[in-house]
Amino acid sequence: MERGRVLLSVTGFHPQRWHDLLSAEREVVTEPDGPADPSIHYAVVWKQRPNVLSSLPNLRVIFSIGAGVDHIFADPTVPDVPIVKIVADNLSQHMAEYVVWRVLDHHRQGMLYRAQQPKKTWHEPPQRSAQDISVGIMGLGTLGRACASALLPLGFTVNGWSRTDRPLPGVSTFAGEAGLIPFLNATDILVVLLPLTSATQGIVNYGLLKQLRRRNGLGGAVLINAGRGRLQKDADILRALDDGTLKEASLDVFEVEPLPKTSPLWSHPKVFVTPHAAATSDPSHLAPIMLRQMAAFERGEPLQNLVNREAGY
Ligand code: NDP
Ligand code: OXD
Repeated sequence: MERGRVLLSVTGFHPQRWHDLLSAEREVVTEPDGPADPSIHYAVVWKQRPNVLSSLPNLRVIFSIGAGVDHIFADPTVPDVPIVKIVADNLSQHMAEYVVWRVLDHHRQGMLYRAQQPKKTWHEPPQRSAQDISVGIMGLGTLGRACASALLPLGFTVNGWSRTDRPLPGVSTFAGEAGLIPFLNATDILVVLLPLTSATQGIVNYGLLKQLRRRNGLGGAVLINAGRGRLQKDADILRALDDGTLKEASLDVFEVEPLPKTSPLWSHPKVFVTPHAAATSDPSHLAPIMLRQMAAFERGEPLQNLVNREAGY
């Protein structure tokens, strides 16, 4: 198979490093030579410019610069070619670090101690064991499973919820609509690692948060969302925090990003905000994986980590 050119279509950040790394093996362009450029075989994209892919006659594969692919489907003209998503140890490691960090901080009362320090308050609340706390991971895929494997050795009880049944040693697993309420009822700290699809948009709402267990030593239920912002309703989270349905939240993603300066989430005393930084795609780890896939594809080998278009992730 002849070696086609790579279209690098990125909005929201400057992709110079991606360009440099992909250029080591391929000719890379940031704009096609006209809307029907026959030389483009691959597209590497993050929030690609709308319509840029739709009329490329020889486009063979789209590579997502991200584990999530909702940014690709935001353009309804995306052609029906295979889409490859990111699966990489480096990304899973970063997400597991973020989730363990936030779970431990809520478990060990980080918010309380940070509030006490400026007041020079010497007060120790009751200390609970990890064994008493159950962490429920919504989305037991590549990242969710890495997080479960990192939490189990710390002693937490771990539950997982997925679309299809996903057994995992040491984890109580639940699947589909029928499994959702039992999963929530058994969960104190909810970790959201779902993809954004038509089935999951807005799923983290007030009614769902009401179903969480809150008879643990934490003094309430906790939400950690590192999936996508439009999985949640920001207003419902504020309501849940203000009426005690939620004790605290760590949010890495928001309905609108960057989080508007006017959002009350920024200054809410029970909210810990990070700027969509839980697990950042590192080109030095990920570009070589894409280049290897292109070469393997040209040798006739099957593509890995393909998106299921029907499921949307
Ligand atoms: P995967 O595709 O490997 O896993 C997705 C999981 O969600 C699977 O377990 C899947 O179920 C489950 N799921 C999907 N739809 C539903 C549904 N309708 N009901 C129940 N479960 C569902 O994705 P990753 O683990 O690689 O990534 C997850 C998400 O994390 C990404 O889509 C992205 O949005 C987000 N992300 C955020 C980052 C950040 O920095 N904040 C960084 C990287 C990713 P099943 O197993 O049955 O398929
Ligand atoms: C991703 C992300 O999807 O960075 O990989 O959010």
